[in-house]
Parts: sequence; C-alpha cells; structure tokens
Amino acid sequence: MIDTRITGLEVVPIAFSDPPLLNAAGVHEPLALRTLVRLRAGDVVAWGEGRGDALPADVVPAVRDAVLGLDVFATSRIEAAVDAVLRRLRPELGPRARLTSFAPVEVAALDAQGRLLGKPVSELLGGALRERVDYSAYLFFKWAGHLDAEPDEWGEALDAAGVVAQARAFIDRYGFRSIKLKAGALHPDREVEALLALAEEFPGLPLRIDPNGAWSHETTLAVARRLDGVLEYLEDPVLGIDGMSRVHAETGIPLATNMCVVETAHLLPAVRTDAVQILLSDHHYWGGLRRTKDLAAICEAMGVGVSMHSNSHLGVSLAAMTHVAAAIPNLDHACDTHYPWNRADDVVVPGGIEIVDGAVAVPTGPGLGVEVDESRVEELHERYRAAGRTARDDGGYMRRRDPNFTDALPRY
Ligand code: GKR
Ligand code: MG
Repeated sequence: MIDTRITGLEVVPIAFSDPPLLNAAGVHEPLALRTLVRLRAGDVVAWGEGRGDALPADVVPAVRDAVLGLDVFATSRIEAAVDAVLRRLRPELGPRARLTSFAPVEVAALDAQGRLLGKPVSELLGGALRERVDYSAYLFFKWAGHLDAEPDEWGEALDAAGVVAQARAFIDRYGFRSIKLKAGALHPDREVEALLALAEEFPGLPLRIDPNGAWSHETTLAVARRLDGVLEYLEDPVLGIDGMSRVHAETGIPLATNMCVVETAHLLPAVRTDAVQILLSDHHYWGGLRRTKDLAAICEAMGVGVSMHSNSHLGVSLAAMTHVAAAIPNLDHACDTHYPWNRADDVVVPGGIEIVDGAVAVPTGPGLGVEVDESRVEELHERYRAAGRTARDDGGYMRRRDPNFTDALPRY
C-alpha cells in the first residue's frame, strides 16, 4: 500500500506583473497577488493556486497542523479540518471566505492524488468529456503603461480602435473564438461603441460585456437596446439579484453573474426571480473543483447555464480550471481567463499549458499535469515580500492619477 498521508503544507504568497487594466473599481496595480499551496503527501509534491486573500499568514500554522497526517484522498475530512480552524481563529469569516481558503488546499490535494495514482485530475472528477476547453479573449480598456513606467507590449486601449487592436492581437496570438469586454470603466456610450466595433470586425464571434454593476437600471436598458441581438450574454450590468431580475424581465436578454450569486444561499432567490440565466462558476471561491462540479449539477437541475469567471492568475489555476471545465457536462460557454495578461511571470514550466486556437488542451499527465518551477516561485514570493502589500487596491491606484475617482456604484 502506498503512503498517502499529508506530510507537509506550505502557503506561499506571491506577486507577479499585471498591466494597468481598467475596471469599475479602478485599475490593476503593477503587481497582482496570489497564494500558492505546496502540499507533500507520500512521495509527491503537489500545488494549488488561490486568491491573494485565500490563506492569511496568521491562520497558516493552525491549518497546517490540522491537515498534517490526514489521508490526502480524504478531501471531505481535509475540508472539515480547515473549516474548523477558520471557525475557531476567524469567527467573523462567512462561508464564502472559508471556501476560498479551502479551495487551493483542495486543488493541491487533487494534484497529489493524481500524482500518486498516475492519473490526471480530470479523471478524479469523473473524466474529461472534451479534450480541449474553450476560453474567451478577455479584453480591457487600459492605459498604455503603468504610472511612471514605459508603455507595455499591449499599448493603450481607451477607445473602440484601441479595443479592436487589442482583440486582433489576442486573436492572432491565441486564436480566441469568443470575446469578453470588461466595461464599467468609461462612459457606457464609449463602451457600447467598442463592443459594436468588435461585432463589426469579428462577425460571428460570441460577444459579452461586463461592467461589474456600474450601470443603473435605465443605463442598462439603453445599452441593451443598442446591443440588441449582438450579445451572447450580458454580465452583471447592475448590482443585486432584484436589479438583475428586473433587467431580465424588461429586456429578455440572458444575464450572467459572478457578483450576485457567489454562495449557495444566493442560488434559490436568483432562480426564483429569474435573475440569472448563466452562472459564472469559480472554483477559487466556490470551494474547489469538486464543489464546482456539484454547483454545475445544481445549475443543470435549476435550468441555469454555466460558464466560468476568472481573476488575475497563473498556470496552476489555468490547469485546475481546465480540468474541472472538461469534466462538467453542461459548461457550454467559453470560460474567462486573465492568463494572457499574466503568463509572462508564470510559475509553470514553459510549454506546460498553452492557449491554442482559443482553447487549452486538457493536461493528460498525472495530477494537474503541469510542472512548477520552484525557483520562479521563490522569485515571486520575494516580490511579494518586497512589495509589502497584502490586498488588491484598484481604487487607490486609480486615485494616484485621478484624485476624485470613487468606486461607488452604480457610476452611470
Ligand atoms: O480583473 O479587473 C478585473 C475583473 O474585473 C475582475 O476583478 C472580476 O472579478 O473578471 C472579473 C469579472 O468577471 O467580474
Ligand atoms: Mg464578471
């Protein structure tokens, strides 16, 4: 019998380069923050990647003590152990925050299981139903470069022409076959113009727009009229389940969310009021890959479609997203990914995971199927330490250029 007990768990906060991408909250800072989990079980080393706030330093020793010695295949017991620590040390955390902490541990446990068995994670999730997972080009309005820095390789995109040029670069490099535009940054008229320019330039490609709740009900109705028949779906035009429900009732347009349904308690109210037609799953805060599969099954039962949300991330997450997406029967929209914006700093050994023809081939090697470059991890950890930041502050960074900027929503 192979030894499958957990013998080590380390949490490594990292920081990596991120371009100045605009959104309703402000603008991305020069460094994005993430959390890596390095887990040892039997004779394997495994990895998980989580949000920057997934496992704050003060809980790490207790989380480690709680999981050491557990069987790495017993993910429910591992989850219960992590949950108990968080309830004790951080009673103020709600279910979503606790699931956010568990997620990278679960991914690392699945990576370890796969490595121990010589099986890909998708097999542990029931098997890949497709060999490749489609992703969409995730476009942003952006500054040419960071404050006090030279322009970056993508250049400025602050109007329709800039966005179309960005789309062209993304499609030339990665072959994307659908497009999402992050909105909520400029006046909605400018954002609609950009979307219409994309529709003209790339006929037939599914298009989405996501202002992260920056629009009022009236603005949303005006945008929906102008984009009638153009969108695959409209993502979080307004805040809250009631607001989304009203928009859908008055426009009939399919609405997607990663904002008003972010934990199980939100599902029933959203479905009862027909507020959401497509749920954007995200294993990073829904509690890992198994829970994401369960979520997709619930969506199927409730007649809600499934797609996938992303935040700035590296290749360990891209691999995890791809495994779970491949194993979800009803995931029938291209997933979001920020990977093209961040891949230059990836910790995954080059060539390990690539977007080709708009899709990622489901890794077939053991576990997540990607190898992590430990020296790169140390480098990114050093950048995290040197930066002295522990939280994302898009609004604060925007105020350095525009002191009057406020992230209060709705803005338009
Ligand atoms: O990266 O600026 C961003 C996005 O706005 C991100 O923070 C969102 O969580 O991509 C996300 C979304 O779909 O809302
Ligand atoms: Mg969104």
